[in-house]
Amino acid sequence: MTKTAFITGASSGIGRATAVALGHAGFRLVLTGRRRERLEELAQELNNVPTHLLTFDVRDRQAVEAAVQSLPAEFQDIDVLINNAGNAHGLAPIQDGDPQDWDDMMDGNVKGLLYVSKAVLPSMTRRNVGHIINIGSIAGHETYANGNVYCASKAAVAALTKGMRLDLLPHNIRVAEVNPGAVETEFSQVRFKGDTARAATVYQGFEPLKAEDVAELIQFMVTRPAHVNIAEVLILPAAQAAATVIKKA
Ligand code: NDP
Ligand code: 8X3
Repeated sequence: MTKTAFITGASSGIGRATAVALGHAGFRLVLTGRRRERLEELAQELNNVPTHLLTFDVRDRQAVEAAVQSLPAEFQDIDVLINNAGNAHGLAPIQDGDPQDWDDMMDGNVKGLLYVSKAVLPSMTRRNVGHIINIGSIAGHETYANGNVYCASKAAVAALTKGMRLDLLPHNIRVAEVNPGAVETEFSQVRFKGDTARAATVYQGFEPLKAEDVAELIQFMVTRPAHVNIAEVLILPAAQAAATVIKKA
């Protein structure tokens, strides 16, 4: 039977690559993000895959609830939720941090994940089935200088993943966390507010992960038999040993 996957942040990077991987693996897809035109372009690329697009900001609880409520019948039974939407905003010592950046990270990476999960979970608990993958980060397990609030937001994702796994156990819902190291996406462009030259330096001198590398892992995780939960994975470029320890040429 065709399963339905709901992917947040499908308009770019890891979420987009995961949509392509799961679409090719035979999933029906609910694809979400704020940039509608990006989602439409992706749906066109996935032309034989049944897709439904939802455009909302994960920080807006009412918008999240309304979007999930609006799903057509054939997309309502969600089997897999990929909580991927999120970004870093800024990289500064705590004393110089911009509170707007802090709000964006805590509201998006933490509260957004909660709002989406809360809205989607009834379709899983009602059927006692489901699989949730939260995209954390190496930054949630290792705090680095100037990473302060981003690291805290991803540490919250790690704690929430464990909490969700415990609470959803009675409903047979598998909950897992994928923690990437450096992946070349739009992540650093967003972190550095469109400074593409600075963003590019993050990935210079070594081979970073591609979004597709993470997507392949996610595809593997969500296609395991029902009794298997790969609960936590750290995925790094071979040149990376720790959050800020990267062997560069
Ligand atoms: P991208 O910037 O390429 O993609 C981020 C995605 O999240 C976009 O689709 C964006 O969509 C969506 N998004 C961001 N904020 C919001 C919001 N407020 N509401 C709705 N959607 C939102 O970055 P990545 O693919 O790299 O990031 C995906 C996840 O992976 C993030 O959670 C990130 O923290 C995590 N991660 C990334 C790493 C990396 O090195 N790249 C490493 C470890 C973790 P849109 O703008 O259209 O709304
Ligand atoms: C993204 C990886 O190391 O830039 O979560 O925080 S890092």
